[in-house]
Amino acid sequence: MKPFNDVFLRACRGEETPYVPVWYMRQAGRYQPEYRAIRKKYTFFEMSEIPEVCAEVTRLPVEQLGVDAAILFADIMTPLQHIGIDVEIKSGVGPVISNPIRSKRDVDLLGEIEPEKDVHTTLEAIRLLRQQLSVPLIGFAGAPFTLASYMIEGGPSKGYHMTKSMMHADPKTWRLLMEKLGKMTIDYLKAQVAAGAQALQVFDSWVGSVNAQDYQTFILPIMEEIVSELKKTGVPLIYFGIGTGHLLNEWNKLPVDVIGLDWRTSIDQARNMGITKTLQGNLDPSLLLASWEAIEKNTKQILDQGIKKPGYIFNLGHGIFPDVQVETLQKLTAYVHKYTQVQTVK
Ligand code: 1CP
Repeated sequence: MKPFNDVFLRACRGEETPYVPVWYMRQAGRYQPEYRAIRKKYTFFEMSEIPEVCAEVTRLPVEQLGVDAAILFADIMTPLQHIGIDVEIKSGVGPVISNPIRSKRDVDLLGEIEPEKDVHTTLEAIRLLRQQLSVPLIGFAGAPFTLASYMIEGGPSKGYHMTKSMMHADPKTWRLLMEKLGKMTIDYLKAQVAAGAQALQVFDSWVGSVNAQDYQTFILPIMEEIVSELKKTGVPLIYFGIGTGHLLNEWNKLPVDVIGLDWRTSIDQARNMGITKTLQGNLDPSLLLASWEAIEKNTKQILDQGIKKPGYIFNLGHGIFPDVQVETLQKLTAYVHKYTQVQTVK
C-alpha cells in the first residue's frame, strides 16, 4: 500500500502543506460509469447495506481521480430510516419521504438511533476502508435544519416554506425536533469516528435559506451543541452549506476547523470578513461542463486566493453533476496539485 497521505488533515488543521489538497463533494456517485452499473442492480439503501459495495464506491474516485481524501458512500438520510422516517432515494429526484413530519405528535414519535445496531453496515464499511485507503476517510451527516427540511417537506424543495413556517408557528415543536435530530447526529458521527472516520463533514446544504436572526434563534443552539460534542472526538470538523455568506460570522464562532464555501462567496471575501478557519471550496460545479480554458481560468483565480495562507482545501462549491466526465475531474485534480506545488515552493 502507498504511504499514508495526510495533506488534507494538515490543511484542515491550518498547517502548511506541500500542495493544496483536493476532494470533491459527491465524488462517489452518479458521474461514474462504474457507479451506475452497480446502482442498476440495487436500490440506494440496498447498496448502502453491503459494506464491500460501499467501500468499493468510496474508493473509486480516490483511485480514478487522485484526490487527497475519501468520503464515505452513504446519504444524509441514512440514519433517519432508523428513527421512524420512511425514506426512499428516487433516481433523478433524491430523498422522498412517505410519512412527513407535520405536528408535535409526529416529532414525539421519532425514536433514537443505536449506531452499532442500526447502521452497523455503514460502520463496517468504514472499518474496511481504513484497511484499504491511503488517504483520510471523511465521515459525514446532515445537519438538523437540512434533515428537517426533507422530513417536513417530504422531499427536495425550492423554498422550504413548510419548514420555515413550522419554525415560526410552533417554536416548541421545532426545538424538540432540532434536539432529537441533534442527538441523532452526535450519536451517528461519534460512532463513525469510533469505527475509523478521520474527519467529519456536517452538511447543512439548505440552511442558507434562513436569515441570520432566525439562524441565531432557531438553529445556532443545536449546532453549538453538536459541534462542541464532536470536537471531543479530536478529528477535524467541516461545516458546509449553500448560499451561507450571510451566516459566516456566526459559523466562525463555532468550534469547527473548516468552513465549506459555495461559489457565491470568494475565498478572499470570506477572509476579509474575518473568517479565521480553514476554507474549503469553491469552484462552481457548472464549470465542469464548460471548456477546459474556462475551468482552468476560474480554478486559477480561486487557487491564487487560497494559497495566500495555510489552511485551504480545494473543492467544488457544491456536488458534481451526473453528466460530468471523469476525465475532466482527473485533469482538474492534477492541475490543482501541480499549480499549487509550484506556487508554494519557497
Ligand atoms: O461522494 C459522495 O459525496 C457520496 C456520499 C454522499 C453524500 C456526502 C451521497 C450519496 N449523498 C451525500 C450528501 C447529501 N445527500 C446531501 C448533502 C450534500 C449536497 O448538498 O449535495 C444532500 C442534500 C443529500 C440528499 C440527496 N440524496 C440528494 C439531493 C436532493 C435535493 O434536494 O436536491 C440526492 C440526489 C440524494 C441521492 C444520492 N445520495 C448520494 C448519491 C450518490 C445519490 C444519488 C443516488 C442515485 O444513484 O440515485
